Amino acid sequence: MQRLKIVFSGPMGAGKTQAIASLSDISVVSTEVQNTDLDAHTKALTTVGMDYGELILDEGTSIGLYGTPGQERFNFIWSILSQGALGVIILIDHSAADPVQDLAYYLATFDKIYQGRIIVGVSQVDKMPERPFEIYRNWLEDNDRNLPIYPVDMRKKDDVLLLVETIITALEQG
Ligand SMILES: Nc1nc2c(ncn2[C@@H]2O[C@H](COP(=O)(O)OP(=O)(O)OP(=O)(O)O)[C@@H](O)[C@H]2O)c(=O)[nH]1
Ligand SMILES: [Mg+2]
Repeated sequence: MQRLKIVFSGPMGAGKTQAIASLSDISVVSTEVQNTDLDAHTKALTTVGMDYGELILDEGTSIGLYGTPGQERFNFIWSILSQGALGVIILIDHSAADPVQDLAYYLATFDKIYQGRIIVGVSQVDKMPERPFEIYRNWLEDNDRNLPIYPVDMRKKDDVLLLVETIITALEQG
């Protein structure tokens, strides 16, 4: 059995835990506790360790799905979880105060760790439809970045699958 590994990261509330719950073929392992950082996000639970799930592909291949905590104080886990990973899916919360700044921050951090093995999913678009998706494409263009970026809803399994398939395809193309 070949085992691959993909990491989901991004800010609090972007949908990392949800993504893994939506896609996993096994019962997920999560480390959520009551969220006391209500300034950062108002949701009830937040990840403090990691999320783990598994996607079973055909041909004897499984993909371990690892989710990082979103809170800044757990940044040290990011590089630990990256070990042996094919790449990282950065999830951005479109309805956050400054999602373009979030994207810039996560790209700057993960460029060093993943050296280009990065794709981006923008979630929660339905919460702020008036904010144009072009803000991301414009920023990427202005910064000479060319990477796959998609609007997604992590409650939908097909959307999470699209991200996973895209990162694998992007890697195969070198
Ligand atoms: N409306 C809406 N809700 C979404 C979307 N994607 C995910 N969600 C929901 O948003 C919430 C995101 O929460 P989590 O999955 O816990 O977020 P997280 O990234 O793991 O957050 P931390 O662990 O705190 O860093 C969940 O309730 C999801 O069901 C989306 O596109 N639209
Ligand atoms: Mg989480």
